[in-house]
Amino acid sequence: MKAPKILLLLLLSLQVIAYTVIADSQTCPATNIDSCSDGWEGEFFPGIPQIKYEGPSSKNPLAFKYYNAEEEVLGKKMKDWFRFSVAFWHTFRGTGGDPFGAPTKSWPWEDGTNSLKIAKRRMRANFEFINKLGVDYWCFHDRDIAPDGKTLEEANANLDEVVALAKELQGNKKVLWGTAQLFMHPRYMHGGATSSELGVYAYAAAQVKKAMEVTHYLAGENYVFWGGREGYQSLLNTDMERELNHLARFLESAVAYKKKIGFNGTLLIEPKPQEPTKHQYDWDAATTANFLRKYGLIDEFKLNIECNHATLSGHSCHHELETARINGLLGNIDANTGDPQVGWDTDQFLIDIAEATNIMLTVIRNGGIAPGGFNFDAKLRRESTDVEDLFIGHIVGMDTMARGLRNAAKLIEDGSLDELVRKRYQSFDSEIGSLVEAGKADFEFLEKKVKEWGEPKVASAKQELAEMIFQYAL
Ligand code: XUL
Ligand code: CO
Repeated sequence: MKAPKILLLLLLSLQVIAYTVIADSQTCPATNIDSCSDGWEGEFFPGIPQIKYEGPSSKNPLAFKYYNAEEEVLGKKMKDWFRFSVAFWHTFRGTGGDPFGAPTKSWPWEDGTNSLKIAKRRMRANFEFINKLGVDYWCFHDRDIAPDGKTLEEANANLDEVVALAKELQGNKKVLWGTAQLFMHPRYMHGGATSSELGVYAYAAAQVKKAMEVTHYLAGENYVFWGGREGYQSLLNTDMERELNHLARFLESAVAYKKKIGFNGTLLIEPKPQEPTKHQYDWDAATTANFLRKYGLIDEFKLNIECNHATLSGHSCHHELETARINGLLGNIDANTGDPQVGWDTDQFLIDIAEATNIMLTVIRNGGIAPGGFNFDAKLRRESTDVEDLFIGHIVGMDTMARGLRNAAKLIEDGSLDELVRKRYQSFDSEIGSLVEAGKADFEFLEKKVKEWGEPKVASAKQELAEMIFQYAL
């Protein structure tokens, strides 16, 4: 072999060794788990920088084009309007598996097991992700973050171990909401709080008790009840009244326990019409509000509105948010979207700017949603398999909401849309209209008025004009 060739080979092999050393010190490969367990302080996302705002002209996929955390819109910083949160279950437990196919993601920190050791590595990856993305919150189910156990005691001990690490790593980050996973284990096949089995009701209570404790410990600001299996498959074998009574008792106990442990977070119910059950009891915002009123729980709970759940129930996300708002129940948003051509809960990152603008119109009218926030209950598509895709999904989701906020602020500052709505109802601003609104105009009085006024003039609804004004702001 000639001298230059030997030199080249030598250089190349030196480079390979150098890369191996750098890679070893920067990443935590699953093949070398023992070298980077508890005390390890390397990076899980070595090629990914801190995500920064670069403005709308940037072409960098790893930068914000519209979300500028510190910028003020309508007197509030963007980060305070949104209080963005990463959903642990999608980002760190999503595998890409579906009923037809095996998992597609092979994240470098995973080894295919559900061990405590891997749970801890995921938690480290979670905080590196949150820090690099620049969000302040995260959300979890108890069983996402720690392995289940053969007994409640074993499951709780696993949870305690991972939660202790999360507390240590968390710094000034907080839990937006925690929850108990009452749908995966076969014991919950008939539901948790609405199971036909007393033992299961009790198990669900014990699991929620523990999940509330750890949410409180991790500075959680809210706690969520999503009743995936609180519903029925057939009314022929279901005592619906009894199940709903049980659900109310369960939620009453949660309120009592919250007070007992001094947890000041908001309790949230997340409506969804179906999936996995055929009919879920918390069908939509109006159904849930009625349930809460009937059982005297309306002052103890708010709603966590998820956009994909809204469309599954035949509403728009805007409709569900407005229903929650006008009932004083808007607590949190699970920011995602479905696919208009697909019927199920696809949990995609929301990228529709018009929808984001509608959402933000409601949020602004509500004066914000703190102590709630925007939780990205959204997952990568099965076919998206690069680690950087996790960042890109969240970045585009945050940028979309930021565009929505900017547009909604423009519409509110412009005032034409509000004026159009005000004008539509101006006949009620009259003296007689005020009597109607105050409940002081009975049918006989109104009949007299009809005889006096004759046939009413009915004005145009101006829908196209409203849509034109809206569309100009996008
Ligand atoms: C399921 C869903 C859940 C809840 C928490 O559709 O949205 O992830 O947000 O249990
Ligand atoms: Co959700």
